[in-house]
Amino acid sequence: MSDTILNQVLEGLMSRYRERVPDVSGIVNAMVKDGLINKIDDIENDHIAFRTMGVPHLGIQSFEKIFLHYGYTKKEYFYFEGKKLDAYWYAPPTPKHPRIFISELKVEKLSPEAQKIIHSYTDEVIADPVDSLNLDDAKAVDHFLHSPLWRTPTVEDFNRLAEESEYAAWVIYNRYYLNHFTISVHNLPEGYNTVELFNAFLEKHGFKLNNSGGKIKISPDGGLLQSSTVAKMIDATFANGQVQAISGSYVEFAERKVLPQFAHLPASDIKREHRRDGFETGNADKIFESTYSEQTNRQDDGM
Ligand code: OOG
Ligand code: NI
Repeated sequence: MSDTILNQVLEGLMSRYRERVPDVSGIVNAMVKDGLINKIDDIENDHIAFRTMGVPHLGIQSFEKIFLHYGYTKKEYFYFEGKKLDAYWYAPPTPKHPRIFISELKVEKLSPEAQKIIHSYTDEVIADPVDSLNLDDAKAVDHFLHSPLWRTPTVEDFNRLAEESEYAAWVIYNRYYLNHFTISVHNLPEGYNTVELFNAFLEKHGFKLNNSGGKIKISPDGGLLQSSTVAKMIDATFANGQVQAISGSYVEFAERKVLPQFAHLPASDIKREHRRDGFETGNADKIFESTYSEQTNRQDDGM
């Protein structure tokens, strides 16, 4: 029923994201130029991700209502102790739609000072904003996803939060902007259809990869391999018109291997349901760092 609305909401998210993240067009153009695809729509979007603040009226419990309404199913829970984050992933209503990964900062685990800064913004939200949103109106949802929920932060608050949680600082400024989309590499032409091969293609074209924990993140079962670019810095305008460069969004790459019980199937019969599904805590923990200054400030060639 909401298939068209969902498609419109996803298209709205992707178009803002393409404008904000130059690596998206850069990578798509390189893929077309080298003959991996003919057009952007040939790319299979493995998943998209959002970040939220875990405070009353907001966080996962609020944000997820949008995608549950469009037929997504809530799946496994993940916990990231060091980063003070919770997350869930959501399975899409059809295999044509991307999975969704939603994380949330456990604000109550931060110092009293950081909590006070966050609440000075988020306390402006006095009721769950998704409850008053008409989820069957794609334009209204698109507008909601790209409108501020609280006043524009000051540079001082942003920098103070970043000292304690780079995730907190990212969300205070970027809110519900798409954090990344993810190119499925396993269905690309031979020579590009593994994360290892695709990373080589990306580096040949000058894209900088997140090397936290190694450039290829591998799940313990060996079935899910991921890599990501390092977010580029964007000039952000803060309160009182102050401008400071902060990290924007990034692009991720995923290779899902065929599950052992389907290994006998001919390659042409392999569908999404035959491959390793879901996410992996150890992989995700490092992928979060694609927007962290340790990665964005990196001067090395990534070796
Ligand atoms: C999400 C990081 C985790 C994955 O695929 O495991 C992730 C984020 O940076 O917000 O995307
Ligand atoms: Ni991801």
